[in-house]
Amino acid sequence: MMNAKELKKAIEDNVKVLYRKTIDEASKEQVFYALSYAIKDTVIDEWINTHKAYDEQDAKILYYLSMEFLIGRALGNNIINLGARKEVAEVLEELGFDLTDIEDQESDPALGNGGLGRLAACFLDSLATLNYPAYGCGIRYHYGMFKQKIENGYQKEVPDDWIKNGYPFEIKRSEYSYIVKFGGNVRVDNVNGKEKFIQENYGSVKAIPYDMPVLGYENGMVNSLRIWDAEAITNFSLEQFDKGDYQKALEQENLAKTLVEVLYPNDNHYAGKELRLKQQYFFISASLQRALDKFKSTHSDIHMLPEKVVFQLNDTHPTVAIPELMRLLLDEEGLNWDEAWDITSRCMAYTNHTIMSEALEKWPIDLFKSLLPRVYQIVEEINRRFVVQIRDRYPNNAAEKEKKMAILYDGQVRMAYMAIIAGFSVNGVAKLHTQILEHQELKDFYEMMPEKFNNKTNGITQRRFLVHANPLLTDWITKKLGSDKFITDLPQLSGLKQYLNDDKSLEEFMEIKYQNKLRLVKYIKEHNGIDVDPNSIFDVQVKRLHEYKRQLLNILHVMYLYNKLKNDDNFDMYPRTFIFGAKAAAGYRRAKQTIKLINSVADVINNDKSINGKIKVVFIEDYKVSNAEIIFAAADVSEQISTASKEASGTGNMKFMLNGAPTLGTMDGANVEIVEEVGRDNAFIFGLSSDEVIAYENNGGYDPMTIFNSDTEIRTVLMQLVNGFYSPNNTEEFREIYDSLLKKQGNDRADVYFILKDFRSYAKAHDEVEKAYKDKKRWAKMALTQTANAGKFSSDRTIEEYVRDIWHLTKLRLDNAK
Ligand code: 26Q
Repeated sequence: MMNAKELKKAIEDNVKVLYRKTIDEASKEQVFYALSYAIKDTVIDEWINTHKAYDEQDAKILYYLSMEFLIGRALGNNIINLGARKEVAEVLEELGFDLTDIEDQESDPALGNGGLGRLAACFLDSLATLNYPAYGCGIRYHYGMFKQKIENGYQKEVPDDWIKNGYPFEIKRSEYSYIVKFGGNVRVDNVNGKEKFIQENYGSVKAIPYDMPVLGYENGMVNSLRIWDAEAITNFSLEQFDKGDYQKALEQENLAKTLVEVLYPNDNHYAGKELRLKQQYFFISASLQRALDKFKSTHSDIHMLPEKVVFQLNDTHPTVAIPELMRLLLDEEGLNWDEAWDITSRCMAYTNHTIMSEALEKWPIDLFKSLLPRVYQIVEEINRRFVVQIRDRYPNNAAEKEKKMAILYDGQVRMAYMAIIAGFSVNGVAKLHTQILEHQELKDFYEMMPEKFNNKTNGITQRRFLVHANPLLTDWITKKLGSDKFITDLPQLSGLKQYLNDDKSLEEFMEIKYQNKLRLVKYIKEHNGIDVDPNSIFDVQVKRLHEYKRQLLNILHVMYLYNKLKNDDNFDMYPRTFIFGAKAAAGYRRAKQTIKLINSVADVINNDKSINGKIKVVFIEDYKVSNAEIIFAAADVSEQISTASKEASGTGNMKFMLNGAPTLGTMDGANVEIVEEVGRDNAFIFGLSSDEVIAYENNGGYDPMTIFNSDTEIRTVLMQLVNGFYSPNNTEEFREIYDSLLKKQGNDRADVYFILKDFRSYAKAHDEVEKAYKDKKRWAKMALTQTANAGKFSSDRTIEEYVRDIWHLTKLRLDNAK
């Protein structure tokens, strides 16, 4: 890192060169670019150095293949990882600027939907920090996750043009471009008695990589996030590759334009769109071609590939990597099937992130075949051989097993099964989730190949979600522990336990929470125009909107509390602010109706003077990584209330915990492990267990109508959905929500997410929260207990487990690391 004087000069020079301005004339945005380029400059040498070390040490490289990298802003994070926070802030101050203001100028790159994409970003941070050679490989979507506007209570999607003004932390690397081919047909040639497969009459695009630096924490390591953009193949190469005509040229131009245009905004929901499959194949083919070329530039024997390269499939979205690697090894490298299969299956590992059946990727064979004719032939052969294996192993029930396990079945390509069959590792993302995979969802595979299955409980990076998000707490912890080692060794936080009975420390801890609440109050005032009482309990649910996550349960409970306040003179409550943040997939009706409901309830309650501000409801517009950091730091209560068995892990739960907010939640996903760490007394647990949920799902026996009929308070709340209480101009506004809770939905029973079933138990847990909160000291202790026990949930721990059990990487040595 340059010194203060050099940095100042670099910023001033950049402002001059970029904008023909002196620093006193520069806008905040201009200073953002000037500073960012200065930071990128300081990173470049270490970046080059790191990749030289890859080659010199002949390092095994991980390729983390993911359709999503929800990286969030880079500037502040890079400054932290360079260990230069104080210095940069001081230089900016001298120049008359505030660092956080400048950071706010950066667009918040949202090349992901939610948990899965953010996990990928946390993993890259940890990999670099732990000195592991790795590339993130993904897509350079021109439009990331949409920006959310709330208009009249409804969500409106606005395109997110994140690269409009240029993104300072990327480098275009045209020299590593590749051609990716779609469609056409396969011709079989016979060359010297050997079959050769030639794809012809195809359309093609050029894939151009852009690299972003991924900095380790103060270790001189800089890995790359490589995202692929698409360009039309220009005339000369068009001739070379396609001998094409004018019509084709136009089609290809169009394909290149649409291919990387936009991220599909679905989270945990599969949509069988052709363009999506094109996106998948596009970035996979380019990433694999590049990985093989890189390998071959320093190795002569392709059989060595599994020793030097490992591909991790982030869910099934990149699974086409399996037949694509086979294709490259068979058709380009000239290997035979057994050799290619051996290499492929030793290079590929798969992570499952969901058991929700609607999220499972199944492509219609017709579509798959016409888009990827050669790849499809290979899928057929993989399937054929696997089916032979099944018949061998299960001679008595082969048909049944085939139905349950074959890749090709019922006119569909089942991507998860291909990933399991071909790869050497299948992992879930929390203990409970992995158990459910082994014993329910994937039980036939587990039975047949148990050695492949393993658990890797998710984690989060403390560099972003503590050090960057919560500088006050970071400084306090550093003082209390006498060291900042926890920044790379999170379990050191357990040292805070010695302060659990120290009144002064507890007061300091809660004062920091209060300051962070003030920061959020200010954010909400500026962005929502709502006044919030910082002394109220900040009860927060932020995550994608999905029925299984049960934001509906939360808001129904708010409606219930409001009724009690209004109708029951003996009822009183501690002031609460219910904070929501959530984007709904653009085509997800029920999710959008729930957003409208939350905003309608907020409207009524926030404007009712008679309740003395005891309840406030805030829907934070455009929940994203940058405001998430502010929200986690300010939360008192972490709502993790998914229907048990449905949330594979959750990672927001860990971010709240790290920042001192106890969990109000079900025994689902990683909540189970959070409770294991803090103890049952330091969490507010409610609801059906995953076993109970699964038993109801399998055997029936739950009827929400009995609850509706017997529980008047619940009934009143439900009636308010359809009597215009929250929608005076349209009593039908929330009819579908009402119906979903009470009326059979086709073949499905009503209330598939057990909202009414869990309601009373949820309300009781809320009572417990209030009781605990009123006892200031008890609460402070409980809050500090969260932070002190968060050590397990660092993505550093997760990455070390992946390295130990799956990737087998070696730490890179960097001589001139500081
Ligand atoms: C699939 C096909 C077509 C279009 C979109 C998709 C698609 C996109 C995103 C399917 C699923 C996703 C995202 C899934 C996801 O975020 N899962 C979450 O992963 C987290 C990290 O492991 C877990 O913590 C969460 O529990 C899980 O829901």
